[in-house]
Amino acid sequence: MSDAPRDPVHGSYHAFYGVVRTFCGVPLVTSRADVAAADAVVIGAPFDEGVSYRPGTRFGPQAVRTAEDINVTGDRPSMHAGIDPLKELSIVDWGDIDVIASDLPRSHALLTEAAGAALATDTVPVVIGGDHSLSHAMLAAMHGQFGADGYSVIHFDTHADTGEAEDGEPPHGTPFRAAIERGQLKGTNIFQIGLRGTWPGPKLFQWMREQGMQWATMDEVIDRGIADVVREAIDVARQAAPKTYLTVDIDVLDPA
Ligand SMILES: [Mn+2]
Repeated sequence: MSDAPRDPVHGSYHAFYGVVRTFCGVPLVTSRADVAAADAVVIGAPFDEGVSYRPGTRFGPQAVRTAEDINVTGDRPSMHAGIDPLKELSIVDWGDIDVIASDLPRSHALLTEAAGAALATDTVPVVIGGDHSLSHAMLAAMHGQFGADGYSVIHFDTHADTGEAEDGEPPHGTPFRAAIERGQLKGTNIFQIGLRGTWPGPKLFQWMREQGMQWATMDEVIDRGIADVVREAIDVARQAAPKTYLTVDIDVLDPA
């Protein structure tokens, strides 16, 4: 024990107190050099102007950061893998992109810039949304760093997000079609998991087939098991390209 008097204000990290709450209590960084030195960097994308329904995900990054109460001095090994990722990897939190509420194109541009800075130094960006229009920004960043032949996509979602803006589809429903049409992404490099419900319909599924896209519906996940489907997705992604953009739209898990 130190003889120094106990500081009544600053203690160990817990998610429910303190001024700065980072993802799992990892170090907060503020410079590109610190991002470059890390293995992975958490970036918050607190915007929700891209949705058609259920706004509020601008509060997502901070909600995730405060969702779990951990003590950073403790071990937290994965029961499945038997390792503690916070000990095996250097993971830092860069905070949130500098959004101006209601300016979605600006938010997308800043996210592309931030994620691109991480990718350029071989640091894996881990982005917490935010609505799924963030994939517009992330696909632009992946294309900018690796080219359309250099990366694949594994996409967990209830929806394919291959809608057309011209059809009135809001930004969160269009990123994968937009990236294909801009030449930023190859349809053959996409594997989607968990599609269910009523959208896409037959016409859009036909367009997706014509692009060479692959997917497993939620019915198929239930029939085959998630492990088997994920193994297939990883095989497809690895054969397609050396890098992968992995994205999870939370509605694949909730009833919306
Ligand atoms: Mn969705």
